[in-house]
Amino acid sequence: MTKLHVFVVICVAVALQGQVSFQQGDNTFAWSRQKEYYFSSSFKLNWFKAVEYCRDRGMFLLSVRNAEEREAVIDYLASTGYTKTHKGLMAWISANDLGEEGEFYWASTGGRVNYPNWSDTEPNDYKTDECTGEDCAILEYWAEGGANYNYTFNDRACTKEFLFICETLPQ
Ligand SMILES: *[C@@H]1O[C@H](CO)[C@@H](O)[C@H](O)[C@H]1NC(C)=O
Ligand SMILES: *[C@@H]1O[C@H](CO)[C@@H](O)[C@H](O)[C@H]1NC(C)=O
Ligand SMILES: [Ca+2]
Ligand SMILES: [Ca+2]
Repeated sequence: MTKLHVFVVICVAVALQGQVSFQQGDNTFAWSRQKEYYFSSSFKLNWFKAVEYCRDRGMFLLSVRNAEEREAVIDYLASTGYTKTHKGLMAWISANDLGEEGEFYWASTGGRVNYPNWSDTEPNDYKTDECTGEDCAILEYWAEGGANYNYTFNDRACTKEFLFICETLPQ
């Protein structure tokens, strides 16, 4: 299959999942609170292009603002089967300190990151060279990492390419 085919298949699958939960939902309020996700399980982009990719589809690069949202995205990722076939996961989320070094905000909502679920010793603004630190965050999971790397955050260089996760943000 070409990349485009894979993308179309994933989109249809995500669209179908959305419809199923809509039909099953007998509670409009519960439905309106539910997020939809998109996970680029087969291709990588830099952080800026991931932001654009999500926005182009009416979605936002992921925000993880509390324990509930973390559990929801872990459940979604499990449902894709990705973590059954891969030992680890690294995917862009919208947290970044591009505006001011050390001050992390969600690009998706504009809100400050006040659920700081960082991996041990992160964020470390690791310097890849004299002028480039790490200003964009990934969600990282490693099957053998224990409590660390357990769907926790890590700042990485924004121009690096990673998988990414988009979400809808209910109004
Ligand atoms: C991340 O959040 C979960 C649930 O809120 C918590 O159990 C865990 O200890 C947190 N991990 C870190 C590294 O902050
Ligand atoms: C990793 O996070 C999950 C989901 O919150 C939790 O159930 C599990 O206990 C955590 N694992 C470790 C080793 O902390
Ligand atoms: Ca930084
Ligand atoms: Ca880092």
